[in-house]
Amino acid sequence: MRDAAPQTIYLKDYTAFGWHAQSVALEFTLDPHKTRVRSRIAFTPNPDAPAQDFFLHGEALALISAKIDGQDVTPTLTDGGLTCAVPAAPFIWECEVEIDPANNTALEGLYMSNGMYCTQCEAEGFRKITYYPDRPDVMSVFTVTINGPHPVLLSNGNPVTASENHAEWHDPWPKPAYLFALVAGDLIAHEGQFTTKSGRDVALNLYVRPGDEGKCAFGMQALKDSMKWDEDVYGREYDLDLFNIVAVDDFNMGAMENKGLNIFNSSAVLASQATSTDLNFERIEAIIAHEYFHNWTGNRITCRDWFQLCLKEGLTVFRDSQFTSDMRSAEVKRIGDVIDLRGRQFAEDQGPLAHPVRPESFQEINNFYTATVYEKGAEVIRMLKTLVGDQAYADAVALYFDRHDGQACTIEDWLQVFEDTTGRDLSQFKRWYSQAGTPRLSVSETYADETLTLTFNQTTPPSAATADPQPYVIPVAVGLIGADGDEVLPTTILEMTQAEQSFTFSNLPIRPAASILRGFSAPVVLAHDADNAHLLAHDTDSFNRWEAGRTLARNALLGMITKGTRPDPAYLDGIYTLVNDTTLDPAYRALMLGLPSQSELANALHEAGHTPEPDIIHAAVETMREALAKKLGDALPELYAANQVSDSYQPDATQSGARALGNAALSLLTRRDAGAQAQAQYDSADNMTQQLAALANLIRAGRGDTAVKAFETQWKDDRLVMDKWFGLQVIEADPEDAFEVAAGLTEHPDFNWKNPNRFRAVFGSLALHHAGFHHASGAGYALLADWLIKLDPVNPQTTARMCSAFQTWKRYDTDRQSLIKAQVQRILATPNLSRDTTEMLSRIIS
Ligand code: 0A1
Ligand code: ZN
Repeated sequence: MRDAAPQTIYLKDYTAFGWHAQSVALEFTLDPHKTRVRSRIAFTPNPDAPAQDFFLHGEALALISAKIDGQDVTPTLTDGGLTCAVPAAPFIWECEVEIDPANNTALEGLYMSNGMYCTQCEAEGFRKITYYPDRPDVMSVFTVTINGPHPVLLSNGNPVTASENHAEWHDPWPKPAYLFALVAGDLIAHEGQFTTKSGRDVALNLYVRPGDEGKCAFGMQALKDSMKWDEDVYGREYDLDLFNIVAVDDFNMGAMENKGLNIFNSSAVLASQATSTDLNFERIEAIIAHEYFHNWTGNRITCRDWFQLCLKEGLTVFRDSQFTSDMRSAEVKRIGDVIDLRGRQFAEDQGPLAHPVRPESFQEINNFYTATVYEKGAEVIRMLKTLVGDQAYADAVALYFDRHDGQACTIEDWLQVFEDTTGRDLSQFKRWYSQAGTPRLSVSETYADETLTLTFNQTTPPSAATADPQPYVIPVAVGLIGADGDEVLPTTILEMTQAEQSFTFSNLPIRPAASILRGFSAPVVLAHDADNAHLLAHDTDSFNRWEAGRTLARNALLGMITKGTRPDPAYLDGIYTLVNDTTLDPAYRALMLGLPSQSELANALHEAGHTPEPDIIHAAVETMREALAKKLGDALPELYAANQVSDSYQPDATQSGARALGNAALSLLTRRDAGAQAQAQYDSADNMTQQLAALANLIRAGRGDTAVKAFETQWKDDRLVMDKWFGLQVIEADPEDAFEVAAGLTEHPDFNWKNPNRFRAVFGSLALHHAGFHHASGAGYALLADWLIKLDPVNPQTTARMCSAFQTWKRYDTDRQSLIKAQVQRILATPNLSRDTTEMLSRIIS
C-alpha cells in the first residue's frame, strides 16, 4: 500500500486537540486475519483549543460501524483517518473496525510474531488498531477487554478479571495511545516480586516463549535493581500492582516502555551464560533500566508532541547511564558512551541527516529516533547538571516531577524548572536543543609570568538544518598536571559562552600540562595540541588519560595514512606501560588497547582535507595492531593468563573486565601464535564471551572454517546465538570478501530476512565493515540497495533506519560518491517506496 503523499509537519504549527478523551474502553476479539476492535470513547470539548473539525487518525482499518451517543453515523474517510460531525457538548464515540495482524509485517500496531499477538504503538502505531486522536497530548484512562483462545492475555495496568479466553484490564493512570499495549499467546511467566519503599507489593513477570525460561533470571534481577535505584536516586516509586515484561522475536527497536507492560526485543532481555556475551548482559541491564525509568520520565510525564521526543529520551538515556555507572564502573561506562557517541551521533551530526536535538520539522517521526535525540539529548542533560551542580539538578528534577506529573510537556517546561530552581537564564543554553551540528572547540595555550592562559574558540559548521549556528554555553572541565605528574589544579568547570574566550591560571612556577574537556564534559570535537604522552602517563582524570592514548593513536594513524610514517613509539611505549600496570582496572586497560574505528579515521581525514581511502585506512590499522602485538610481545601470554577467570561465571563488572582484557590480549596473541591459543579457548569455553571471542580470532587467523561449522551445529536452534553467527562472519571477513560473505549468508536457509534482528545481523554488520562496505567495486552498496528495495514494502521502519549506512557518502572520492548516489537513486526510483525510506534517502542525497 502506498503511503499518503509526503507531508512535512512543523513544530511551529502545533495546536491542541479540540476534545479531551475522558475514558477509553477497548474490546479485542482476536483472530489472525480478522481481529475485531470495538472502542468506546467519552469525549468532552476542550475549551482551550482552537475550533477544528473532529478528526481521528486511522490507517489500514476496515470500518464496520460508527456511532455517536448510540446513533449510527457515517464518517468521511480521509487520507490517514476520518472526520465526522459531532455535537458541541460531551459525547460518546463508538466504533468497530477489523484489522489483519497476521499480515502486519511492518511490526507497528497489532501484529503477530511466532503465533503470538503483540503491539508496538510508539510513535503512531495505535492508529493501525482503531480510529483515535493518536497524538501524545491526548491522555486518557484505558479499560481493555481481550477475547481469544490464548492462555496469556495481557494489557496495561492492573488485571480486573481473567477467565479462560477472556481478560479485562484497567489502567488507572491517564496515558497517550502510544503507551497502549496488548499481548496474547502461549507464554510462560518467570515470576518475581518487589516491595516499594512505601510498602506496596508489586508482582513482576517476565513472559517468554516455552524454551526460553532459562534466560530470564538476569533480566528479572536487573528489573529489581532498577526499581530500587530509581527510589534511592530519584525518589521515584512504582505505581501499579503489577509490572510485566514480554520478550518478542520480531521487533523493530530494542524495547518499548508501555505502561505496566514493557515489550522487549528478545535480544534485549533474554540472557544466559552459554548464549550471551558480557556485553549482551550489560546492554540488557541498561535497556531494562531504561524502559523501567520511562515510567516516570515518559509515562507519568509525557511529551506534548513528537518534536519533544528528547524530553523523555534524552533524560531517560541520561538516567540509565547513571544507573550503569553506579552498578558497574563509572569510568568504563563514560568511555564506552563517548566511543558510541562519536561513532553514531557525530557521524549523523556531521552529515546530511544532521538535525537539532529537538527537530523543527519531519515527514516521518520514526526517522527521528536517532542518536542525536537519544544520545546527544542525554549529553545535553549531563551538561546542564555539570553547570548547575548536583544539588540544583536534584532539586530541579524533583520540581519537574511535582509540577508536571500527569502532563504532556515541552522542553520549555523542562528548562523552566532549572531556571526556577537556580535563577539562571538558560536561553543561550537552549541552543543545544535548537541547533544542529557538532561544535569544534580549539584551544591555544600561552605561558608567561607564572601564568597559563587558555584561549578557547568555538565554531559550529553550518548545515541544512542550521544555516548560521550561534555560540553555545560549553562547560569545559579542566585540570592541570605538573611535570612530575602531580595534580596542580583539580577539575574546574570553565563556563564558555562566547565564540572566543580566555581563562587564566596564575601562580604556576613551572608550566603544567593542561587536561581539557575532562570526562568529555561537552559533546564537541576538541583540537588541542596537548602533551598527550605526559597525560597518558599521568592524567588524574581517567577519561582524559584514556583520551590522551586515543589521540596519540589517532594522530599516529593519520600520519601513517597521509605521510607513510611509522607507528608512533611514544604511543606504543605509553600503552605498554599502562596495559601492564596491574593497579589499573582490567576493563580500563582493555579499552586502552582499542583503536579509533576506521569510520572515525575516515571522518578525521575528511575534516583535515584528505580523501579517505578505505583500503589504506584498513591497512594502517592492521599495521598498528601488528606494532602493538610486537611491542607487547613477550608480555602477551602473561597478560592473557593473568586475566583468565576461574571462578564460576558471573556477568559482573569484575569478571567482564578480566575477560575483556584477556580477549584483547588474545587478539594480539593470535598474530603471534597463528591462533593456537584461540583454538584452545574455543575448545574449552564455557560461556559465550569466551566462545565468540575465540571464534572471531580463529576467523581472523584464517583457520575458522571448522569452528564456524561447529558453532552452527551447536547453536542452530538458538535464534539469538545464530544472529551472532551471521554477524560475526561478515564483521571478521577480509575487506575483499565481505560483500561475498554477506551475499552468501543471504542464501542460508535460516536467513529469515523479515526478522529485523536477522536482517541487521547481516546488513548492519556489512555497513559497519568500513573497508568491506566501501570496497571500490561498489558491490557492497549494490547488495545493500537490493535488499533495502526488497525489505521496504515489508518493513519500512527497519529499511529506513538501515539507509543511514549511506549517510557518509560525501566523505569519499568521486567514484565512490557516484556509486553510492546511483544506488540511492535506484532505491528512490522504486515504485511505491515508503514515506520512511523516501524521506531518509532524500535527506541523505540532498
Ligand atoms: N521508546 C522506546 C523506543 C522505541 C521507539 C520507537 C519504536 O517504534 C517506532 C519502538 C521503540 C525506547 O526509548 O526505549
Ligand atoms: Zn526510551
